[in-house]
Amino acid sequence: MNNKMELTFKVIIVGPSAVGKTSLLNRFVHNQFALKYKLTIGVDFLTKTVEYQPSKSVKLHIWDIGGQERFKFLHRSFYEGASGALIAFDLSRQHTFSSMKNWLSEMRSIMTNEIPKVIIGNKTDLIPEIGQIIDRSAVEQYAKNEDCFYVETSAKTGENVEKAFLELTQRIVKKVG
Ligand code: G3D
Ligand code: MG
Repeated sequence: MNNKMELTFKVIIVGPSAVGKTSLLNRFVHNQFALKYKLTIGVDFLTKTVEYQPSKSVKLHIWDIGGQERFKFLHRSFYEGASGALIAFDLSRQHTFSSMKNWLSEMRSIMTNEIPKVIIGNKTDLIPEIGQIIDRSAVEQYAKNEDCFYVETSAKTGENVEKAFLELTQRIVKKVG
């Protein structure tokens, strides 16, 4: 029997459409990558317990938003109460990097408090095929300026997906002390 009280944190994942937000959540929570997904409509959330250090764990409620402009009206309540954020873009599409920056500045304008943030460059599995499209040092510099951790992932192979969530969780736990 486990009588331990487990802390729960709300975490959000944002970013432009089709960068792999829903796929990252499915990889992390269900360890699956399906090739066909429903478009995320409105808001969805998943729960997962994360062991952030040996025998210490917290529960994450991870909220997924549709990247579509028509869901803008949801944003305020979506951000409300979040303890951490993942901001994703697609390493195979250059414009998603600048679009991701807009998501981050929108988040900063809506949220009054500073929360731990991890920037995710997703779809590393495509790089051998298409080459390096986005200048990594530019992303790293941007992440540093914005006080964010940067990680490159693949929801398809699972590369670094755990790491992205673990890093965020450790930062959240450290912040609440
Ligand atoms: P979103 O939730 O950010 O809108 P989705 O993005 O998770 O719906 O993913 C959008 C498309 O990108 C999907 O393809 C999905 O399979 C693909 N995708 C997501 N992550 C990866 C990845 O790491 N590598 C590769 N190669 N593809 C990925 P479809 O074809 O279903 O639209
Ligand atoms: Mg989605």
